[in-house]
Amino acid sequence: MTKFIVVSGGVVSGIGKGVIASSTGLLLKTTGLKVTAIKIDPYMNIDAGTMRPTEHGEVYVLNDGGEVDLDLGNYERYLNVTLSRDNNITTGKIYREVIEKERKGDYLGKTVQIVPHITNAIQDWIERVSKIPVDETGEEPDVCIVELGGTVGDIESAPFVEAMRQFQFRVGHDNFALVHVSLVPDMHGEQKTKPTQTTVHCLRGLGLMPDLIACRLLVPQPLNPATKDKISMFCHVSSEQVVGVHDVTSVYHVPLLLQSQGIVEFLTRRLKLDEVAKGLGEAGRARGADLGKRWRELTAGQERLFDTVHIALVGKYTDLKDSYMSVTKALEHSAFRIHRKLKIHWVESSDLEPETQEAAPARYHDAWRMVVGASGILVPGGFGQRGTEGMMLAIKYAREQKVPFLGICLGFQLAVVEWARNVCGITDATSGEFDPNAANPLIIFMPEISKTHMGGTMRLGLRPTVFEAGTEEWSKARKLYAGKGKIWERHRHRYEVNPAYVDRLVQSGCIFAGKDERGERMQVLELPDHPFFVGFQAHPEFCTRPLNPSPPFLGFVSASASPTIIEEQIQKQLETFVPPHPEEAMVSEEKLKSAPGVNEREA
Ligand SMILES: *[C@@H]1O[C@H](CO)[C@@H](O)[C@H](O)[C@H]1NC(C)=O
Ligand SMILES: CC(=O)N[C@H]1CO[C@H](CO)[C@@H](O)[C@@H]1O
Repeated sequence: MTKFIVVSGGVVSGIGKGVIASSTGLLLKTTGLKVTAIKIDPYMNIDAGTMRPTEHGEVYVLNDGGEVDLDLGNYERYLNVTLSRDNNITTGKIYREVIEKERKGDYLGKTVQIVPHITNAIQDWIERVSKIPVDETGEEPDVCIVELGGTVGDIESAPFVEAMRQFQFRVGHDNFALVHVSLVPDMHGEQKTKPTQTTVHCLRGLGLMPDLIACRLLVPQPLNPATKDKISMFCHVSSEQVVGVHDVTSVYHVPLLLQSQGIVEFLTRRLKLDEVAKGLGEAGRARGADLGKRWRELTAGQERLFDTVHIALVGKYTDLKDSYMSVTKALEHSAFRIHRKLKIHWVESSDLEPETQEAAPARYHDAWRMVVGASGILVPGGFGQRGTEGMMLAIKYAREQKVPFLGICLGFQLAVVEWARNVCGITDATSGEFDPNAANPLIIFMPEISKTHMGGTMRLGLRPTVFEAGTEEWSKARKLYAGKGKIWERHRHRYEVNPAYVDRLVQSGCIFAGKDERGERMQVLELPDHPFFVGFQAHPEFCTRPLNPSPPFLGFVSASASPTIIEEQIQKQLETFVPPHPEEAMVSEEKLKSAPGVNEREA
C-alpha cells in the first residue's frame, strides 16, 4: 500500500510549501524509500503551456512533453525522479475528465455533482498516478507526496480539500498523513500564533487533522519553544508535531532543518514506514544512505564558499525572476559543484540597445556595466522580438571578447543569427519569428508542422541529440556528457535553424556539433577557438540536479570561473557522469510516437 503525505497550506501562499513538501520527500528517500509527488493546482487552466510567464513564473517541461507548473521541477530536482504530465492535476483537467465522461454517458444520466463525482475523480487520479514508477528502480513508489496548491479555505481548493477528507478513509489512517504549512509572523521579535490557530481551526472544520504543523517564519530566528508549546496547546497536537521552518542560508538546508526536528522519526511511526522499509533490501537502504550523505556534504560545502562567479543573465522577464527558475537552479547546482558562490546579474536585454542609450542613458550604461563585469554571459529561452537586438549585442560581445557564453533555445537561435550577420555577412539576417516576410530568415517555423493551424505548435519533451563524428576530439559540450555520442534533453520550441543556410554558416566556421537523429535539425552550436561558446536548441536546465548539474551549465559556469576549472570538470564528467534519468528506457520509440511531441494547441 502506498503511503500518502498531503501537504496543505494556510494563511498565505508563497511561503515555501513546495520546498517543505519536497524536503520531506527527500528525507524519506534518504531512508531508502521510493518517493513520488503530485502537485494539485486549483486553477482552471488545463496545462501551464498557455500561461504567461510574467504572471505565473516558468513553464516547466517534462520528458513526455507535459507543460507544467514550476513546482514539479522542484520535485524532480529534489527527489531525483522523472515525473509525467499526469503528476499535475488542475481543476480544469478534473472538470474536463468528468465532463467528457458525462458526455459519453458514463454516469448513466445521473445528476453529476462536485460531491461525489469531482471528488471521486480527484481521488482516482491520485491513486492511479501514485503507482507510476518514477526512478531508476522502475518499481512502484512507496510514498506519494501530494502538494495541495492555494490555501485551505479558498473557494478554489474546496473540492480538493473535500476529496482529501474522503481519501483519508479510502486509504486508511496508517497510509495517510497531513502536513499543514502555516505562517508565524514575527512582529518586532514576537512570534504570533493566531494565524496558525485560525487556519488549523479551519482545516479541522473541513474534516482534516494536521499530523504535522510546519510553521514558516520569514525571519532567520527559529521558532521559540514557547511559541511551539502555545501552538501545540491551541491547535490540539503534541509539541513534536509542531516544526519550525525559519529562513536559512539556502533552500538546500531545509531538509536538514526538518530532520533535526525529528520529522523522519515521527512520520515513520505515524505511517508505519518500518514495515515498508523491511521490504527494501540492502541495496535500497544503501542507496538512501548514500543520498543522505551526499546531500549533507552539499549543504556543508555551501558554508565554505569564498570566491564568486558572476554571470550576466540577459533576458526579458528579468523582473519576474521565477520565469527563469530552472536556469537559476542549473547555475546554482553548477556553482556548488565547483565550490563557488554564484551571483546572477539580471540584465533586461532591451536596456542594451542603442534606443535605450538615447532614451535612458543611465539604464543603458548600467546594463552594459553588468554585461562587461560578468565572467560569463547567458541568453536563455524566450519568445517574441522585443529585446532580441540587445541579446545579440551581448552575444557578439561574448563571441569577440572570448567571454564564456551559453545560449538556450532562443539564445541559441540568436547566436546563429548574430553569426550570420556579423561573420557570414548576411547583414539583414533575422528570425522568421520576428518577420514572416524576411529576405534572409535564418530561423524558420519548423517546416513539417502544419502552418495552417491557428496559434502555435511546439516540439515538446525529451528528444535525442546526436553529436557529429569527430566532435569527441574537441567538443567541450560533448565531453561534458562523458563523450557520449547521443544525449537526451527536453525541448520546447517551434522555430529552428533554417536548413537552407546551414552550408553557408558552416563554411564560415560556425560548427553545429549536434543535430537531431536524422541530421536535419541543428541542435548544438559550438565554437572551437573560444573558451566556451555553446548554444543548445534544447532546454538542458530542465534536467539539472543538485548533485548532478546539467552538463552545459556546468561547463559554462566552470569556464566562467577559470580555464583550469573547466578542464577539471570535463575530466570529472568523463569519469563519472550519469544522466539524471535512464533515458532510452523511459523514452522508447513507441512512447515518443504516442506522446504529443508535436503537440498542437492554441497559443
Ligand atoms: C538519480 O537518478 C539516476 C537515474 O534514475 C541515477 O542513475 C542516479 O544515481 C541518481 N542519483 C542520485 C544522487 O541518487
Ligand atoms: C489522467 C489524465 O487525464 N491526465 C492528463 C494530464 O494532463 C494531460 C495534458 O494536459 C492530459 O493529456 C492527460 O490526459
